[in-house]
Amino acid sequence: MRFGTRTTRGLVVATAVVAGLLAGAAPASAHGGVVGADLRIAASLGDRELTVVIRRVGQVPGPLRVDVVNHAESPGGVLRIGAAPWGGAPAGNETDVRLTDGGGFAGGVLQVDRAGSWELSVADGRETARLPFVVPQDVMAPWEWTVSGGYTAAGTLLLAALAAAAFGRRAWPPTALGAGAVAAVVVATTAALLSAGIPEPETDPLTGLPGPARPVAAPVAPPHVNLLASAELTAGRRGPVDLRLVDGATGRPADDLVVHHDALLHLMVLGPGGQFAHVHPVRLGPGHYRVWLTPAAGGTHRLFAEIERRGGGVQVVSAAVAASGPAVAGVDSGAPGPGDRILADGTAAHVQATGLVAGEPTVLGIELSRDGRPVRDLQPWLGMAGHLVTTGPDGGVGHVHALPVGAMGSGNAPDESVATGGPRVEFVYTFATPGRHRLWFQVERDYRVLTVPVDVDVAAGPEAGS
Ligand SMILES: [Cu+2]
Repeated sequence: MRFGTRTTRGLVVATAVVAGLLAGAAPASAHGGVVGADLRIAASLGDRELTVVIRRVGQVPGPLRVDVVNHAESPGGVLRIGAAPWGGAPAGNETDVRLTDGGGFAGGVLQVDRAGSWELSVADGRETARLPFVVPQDVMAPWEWTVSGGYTAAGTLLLAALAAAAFGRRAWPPTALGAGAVAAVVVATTAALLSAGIPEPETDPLTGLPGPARPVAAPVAPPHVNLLASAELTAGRRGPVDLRLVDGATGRPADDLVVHHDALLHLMVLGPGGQFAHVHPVRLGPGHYRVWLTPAAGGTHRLFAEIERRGGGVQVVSAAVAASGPAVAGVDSGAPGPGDRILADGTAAHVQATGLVAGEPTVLGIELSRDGRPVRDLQPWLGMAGHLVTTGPDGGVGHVHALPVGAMGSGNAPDESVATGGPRVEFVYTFATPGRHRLWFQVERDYRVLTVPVDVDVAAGPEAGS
């Protein structure tokens, strides 16, 4: 092999080293965060409490990984999942997911062939949940083009410089090509280094297509929605509750719910005897959701649906359904006060909720232990370390989220496979009114949601009498 001058050789070698080092680091910065994120949707489908995890799509067309988390009380079995562009049919793009008894992850792989709005169907043989999701357009930012183009040009120029140095007779072509390669690396590296300060290209969260979000409603005023509930409930028997969300302005189905806190619709059910359920009805069709409940007693069951309409913020709408059957078990015998108790799975819970005064913010906490040792393996439920639901003399419900602790914050929380929460879960809450309130603390452990009911008395604040 015959090289040119020493300068040329040094330049070519240095360029090769620099390009090699930088090219190795390029992909991470070139593709970070452009394509979506995992989407988790809690779904109470038939007899099962599921979390459907739609994994981020790497490329289109390409595979779509879907995981289904089964919970401890839900039976195992086979679910049929499928994916189709919005309004279409899966047409062969389906697979079986085998759920295990006792809770855990199972999954399958589907295909997506275009960006935009999609529907994931999850069928248990009796009902089919239709869950909306978005495959984002893989938008490449200008700086990404610069980075990838720069490294590609540098590599090409480098090969040409090496070839010219090895086989050429004159000194200047390798020098010029090498200098070009260096320039390309400098441009690409500068773009990569500056990219941290450059915003990602905007993607409409609903359609996944490039461009800014196009809200359908003013972001400050939740668009009015009516909740219509119908049910065939008998005490002691499992029965369906159908919910229809109707837009208050147009009278058409409100079918623009977005996933918030890992569900399309959070439903709190308060029975006549103080029974409580926090479930996630599944979407069967436009504006139509269903959940199966087993009422403990006959009587009125109040429903509170927490939803977020696109561009409209979070709102709670309520309705009531009646269950037939004896109301004997409908007498509320009360819940224990703050202090210690043993939960359904044998875990000990210490509830701290004392010195409560209306109008004053307070920290409510629950601390979990087992055999005298602190519990440190709580799983995130609905993306958070814990949930607190409250109801008071005014009859409404409050839904409070746990203070972020470590990785289990309210932002990019890990999924339920990461069991690192506990032993303490805390909430900040201000009781609006004095009197007796009931709280339900909820945490997840071993794929089982543990619910801790507590009765507390809230004293009147200093301004109450004035
Ligand atoms: Cu919920």
